[in-house]
Amino acid sequence: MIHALSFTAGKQRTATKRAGTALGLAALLATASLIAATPANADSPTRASTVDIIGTDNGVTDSFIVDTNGDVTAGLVKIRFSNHGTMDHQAQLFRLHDGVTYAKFLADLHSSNPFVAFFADSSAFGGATPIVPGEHQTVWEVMQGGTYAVVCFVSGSDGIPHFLKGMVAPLTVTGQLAPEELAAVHPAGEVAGVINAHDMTYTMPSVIHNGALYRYQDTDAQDIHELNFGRLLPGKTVADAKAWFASLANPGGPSEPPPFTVSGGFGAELPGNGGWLRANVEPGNYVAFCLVPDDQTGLPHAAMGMVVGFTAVSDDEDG
Ligand SMILES: [Cu+2]
Repeated sequence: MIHALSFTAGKQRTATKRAGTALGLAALLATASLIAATPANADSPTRASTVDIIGTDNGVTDSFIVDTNGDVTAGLVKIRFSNHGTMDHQAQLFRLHDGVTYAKFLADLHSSNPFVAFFADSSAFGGATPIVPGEHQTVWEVMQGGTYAVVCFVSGSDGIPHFLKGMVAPLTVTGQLAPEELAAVHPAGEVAGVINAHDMTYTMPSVIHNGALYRYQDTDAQDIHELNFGRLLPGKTVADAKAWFASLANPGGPSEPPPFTVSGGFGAELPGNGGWLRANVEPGNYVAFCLVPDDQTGLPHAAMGMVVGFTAVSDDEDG
């Protein structure tokens, strides 16, 4: 199979102010005057590396184009995922365990029991949940140096997950920061609210502002969870969505298409982890839901009730 990966050695980042300790000498010299003018403190947003991930498909192969815009260094990483394809796509991240190569992770994905194989070699590490063609989802994550992979699990009418058609790509983060340094980084801008995933539900605002910055965290004692936003179709209700998800447990699955369209969110995270996302939700009625499979039943968490309704508004209307 062809892995149609494309890497663009992006242009060098323009040096800007940064509060991290992993400064290269050149960057230090270039930014010395800025740093002098704006001394670092604990509340300064950390400079973020930016990674652009584009999802594409052509009916035969699906792929990611990953443009790291130069080196991605340990600390805050802004991930801009765009869907340039014809189908829904996601960009779920995994952190490969130390010593696991990307080649091994790829072999795991193509093994007879891929989920067991790759979860033995990696941990879920956020990213962007599915978006429709033409849409985008931006997330911020605190990343330590290491090897990561971007994976799309969405499947089309043929039932073949996109990662088996080539939609998987590596991402390398260089450098190491101390835990207290990692804990201090956060994106610029005001956080409009916090969304916690736990105990097969979400604790979250009932109104989400389109374009605002939100913190997402998995605060569960043990389970991995993700945050999907689904925009309810006209006339459909949260109860309709819950019933549809419950039907995922039926033999043969749901008999109808979902009563919503996917609208981004934050990828699956380990308990205790999280990040930030910029909500990209046009005004309307939505559900937040989790499709991570349950350890015991194999059912998506949404089929077990992890579905919460909310309303999206624009700041214009919210006046
Ligand atoms: Cu979940």
